Amino acid sequence: MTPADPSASAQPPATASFVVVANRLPVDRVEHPDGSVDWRTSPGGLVTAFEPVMRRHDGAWVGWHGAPDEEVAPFENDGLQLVPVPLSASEVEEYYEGFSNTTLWPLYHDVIAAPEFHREWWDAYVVVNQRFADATAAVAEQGAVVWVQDYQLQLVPAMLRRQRPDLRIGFFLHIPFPPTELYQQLPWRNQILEGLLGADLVGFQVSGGAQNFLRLVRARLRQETHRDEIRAADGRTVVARSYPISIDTAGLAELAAAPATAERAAEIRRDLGDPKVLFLGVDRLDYTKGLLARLRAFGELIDDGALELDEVAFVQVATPSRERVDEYRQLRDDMDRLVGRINGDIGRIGRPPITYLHSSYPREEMAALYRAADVMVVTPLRDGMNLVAKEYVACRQADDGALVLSEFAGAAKELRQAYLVNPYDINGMKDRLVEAMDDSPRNKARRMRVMRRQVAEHDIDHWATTFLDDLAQAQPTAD
Ligand code: GDG
Repeated sequence: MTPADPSASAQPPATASFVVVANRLPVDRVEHPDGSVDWRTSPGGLVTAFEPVMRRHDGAWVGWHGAPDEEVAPFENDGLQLVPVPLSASEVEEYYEGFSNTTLWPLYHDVIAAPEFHREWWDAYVVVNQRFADATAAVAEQGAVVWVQDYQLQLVPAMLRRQRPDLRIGFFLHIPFPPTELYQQLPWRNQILEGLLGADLVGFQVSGGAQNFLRLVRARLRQETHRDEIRAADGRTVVARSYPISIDTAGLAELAAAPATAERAAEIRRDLGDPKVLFLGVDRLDYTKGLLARLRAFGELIDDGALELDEVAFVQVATPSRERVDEYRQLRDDMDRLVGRINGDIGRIGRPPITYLHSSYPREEMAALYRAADVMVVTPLRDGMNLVAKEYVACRQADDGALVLSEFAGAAKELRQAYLVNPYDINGMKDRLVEAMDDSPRNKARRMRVMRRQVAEHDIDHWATTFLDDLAQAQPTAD
């Protein structure tokens, strides 16, 4: 933890041989009543994944610190060297809420919502990407390995290479890379492809994303590809491959197995009136996650008499997200209305069919929820991976429980034994929910065992190590 005033703990930026570049630093700013400020590590998969590598290599993390219009000098937190990149309030609006979350996010998720294209948002995206590239160039030592994360920073690899051809640059996209027909809508489609090609290794969640990218590079930039390799304009070889992200499986399993978690899980069920079957959804409140259709399907099942109101409960955690973006405000209203209608129409005193929680919870509470739930319902319309599906599996050490999973989540490629659904098909989803609920304990155990092995063997450490090993083998720059 840094002392109260972060600028007081500022240190001259040391150079690092391993640099992670992400939109956000892995810390949250905490303001105390006396006006002092410090930083709390925000728990998350990426910190867990990079921490061991960062510690081995004196790593640095470059990212925005979360406070607009504020410059913060580089500082150390929990032994990690953090390099804040400042953003003005209007850049947060145009680069982050605008181009990242209102143009790219919907475009890359099958245009579930209509992407908006604004030239001034693009301009801000270019300016901010350049700032990230400059900050990274300043902190990376000669020959360092740099790993750039996600859709907010797709121009950084090429910008960085222009300044620092000595670096080994990796890029990983956490969200889907869209089919070529959709991608081509983007007015700045070539610039982004060129931006990504600045990397030596471009990683995607699933092989379909890598294939879409390779196809576009051939069609739009007329560059030659051979299998997963691209011959870039400057003669370098760029590799595009899939690296399915994962979770800290062992850490979460340990938390789930703790007696306090078991007790809390039992308490949750009691508080819900001891339902025979507890359904659970855990998502950021995002239109890609398929929340409305899922709850509608559940409500209809009770309405139809396929589920007994007295025997079932659905807990939906929807973590607040991107609340300043219009589509998200709209979704929040739609959810309030739908949950209100279902509970109002078919609920009884002490028996609301849906418990809707619009807030975020500590890790311990999430683990207890995963342990408490009989049927986990993960039905995104499109999702890069979906870690919630893997987290549920990791928590089911008794090999009980059932995972209902959308075919359109990256996780479906690995968790083949889930009860797979097309989230656009409400009747199909209803059938699968009932099937998942009614399946024999033997079948459930057989499915869960295979999935548990998958997430145990392919955890977050495996993800980071595989990517970085491949990056280490990337051929050095041609000249
Ligand atoms: C993007 C891609 C890809 C949620 N509510 C709480 C909470 N969470 C945690 C979950 C999970 C994470 O947040 C959400 O991860 P997802 O993968 O489900 O989805 P996105 O946020 O959309 O993530 C996605 C991911 O990046 C990684 O590459 O899988 O496809 O869209 O870990 O548990 N955690 C806590 N309290 C909450 O209330 N503690």
